[in-house]
Amino acid sequence: MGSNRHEVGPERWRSMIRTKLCELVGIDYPIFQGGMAWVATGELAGAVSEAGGLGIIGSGQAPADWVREEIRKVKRITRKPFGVNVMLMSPFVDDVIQVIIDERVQVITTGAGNPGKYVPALKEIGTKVIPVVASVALARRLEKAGADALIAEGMESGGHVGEIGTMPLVPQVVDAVGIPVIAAGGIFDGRGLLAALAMGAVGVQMGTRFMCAEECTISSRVKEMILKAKDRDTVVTGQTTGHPVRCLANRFTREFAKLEQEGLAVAELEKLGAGKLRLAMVEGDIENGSVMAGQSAGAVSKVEPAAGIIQDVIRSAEREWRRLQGLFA
Ligand code: TUI
Repeated sequence: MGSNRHEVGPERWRSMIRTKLCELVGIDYPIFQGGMAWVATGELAGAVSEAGGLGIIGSGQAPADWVREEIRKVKRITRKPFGVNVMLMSPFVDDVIQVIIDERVQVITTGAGNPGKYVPALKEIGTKVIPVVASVALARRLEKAGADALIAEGMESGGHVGEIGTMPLVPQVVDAVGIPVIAAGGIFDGRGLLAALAMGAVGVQMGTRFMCAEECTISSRVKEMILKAKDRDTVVTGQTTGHPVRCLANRFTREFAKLEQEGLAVAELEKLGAGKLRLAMVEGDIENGSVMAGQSAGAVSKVEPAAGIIQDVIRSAEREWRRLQGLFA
């Protein structure tokens, strides 16, 4: 095996950016692919893991049998570690956790709630538990509950969001806990990765850019919408329902915002949102569906293999690192 890390052959190329996250979960590059509901299927997760990042299946509100099937898909694509994201508002959460245990999945990430009660059973079998947090308070609580690491997700991200931006959130979480922190929200290239490391994070999670991976099975209409998107094209709806969600602006978000402003009851608004993520991602109805995506959408300019995304992030980080070193000359 050649030792020249600047060699560019796809197999021989090795990054100089290794952090303790790589050891913690057994990956080559400190990059997680967000576990996006209706987006991150076994095909995408398998491709990302095989390329040296951590692929994560998005279980969303899917039943446990679907999750088991996707886990098996990943295992057919790669022998490398991968994860499953559990959306804690799902009615199937208990069954999905059991499948994760049965299948001995190496990593679980969680979103939209507090996974504290599941931590002991998962840790017992050696599954790394890495919750997504959007606040310092929950970060502290989950460290005490035994989380192995945390993903601090800023409100630049797509889907269900908190209130704090990635730039102020990440260093505050890093200072509040002793476990490793992964940065998420608004990160799409090597500059974002370096910025995350500068803030004390050990790696990044990216969602929106991986939506435009070739292996991502969502409708091509959604990919095209992301490619066309500009920096200001996302909006957050649901501020009054307690479930704020960032998506690309379309007929659905305009209608939702109008009804929200008119004071439609929370239960009615929630009903209006039901099934809309699937409608966009699977059916390709980008006008009436909920096209959840982050503020990075404006920066995503092509559809490419997952391996290409990872190599571009790592290579651009190395390039930018050399530029930064020049600043201290
Ligand atoms: O979970 C996400 N992003 C998501 S989940 C999702 S599926 C969905 N579908 C329809 C409506 C709403 C969601 C789409 N995107 N990111 C991780 C995340 N977790 N962001 C914010 C949080 C969060 C928020 C509140 C975590 C915990 C929390 O409070 C828990 C507590 O006990 O304080």
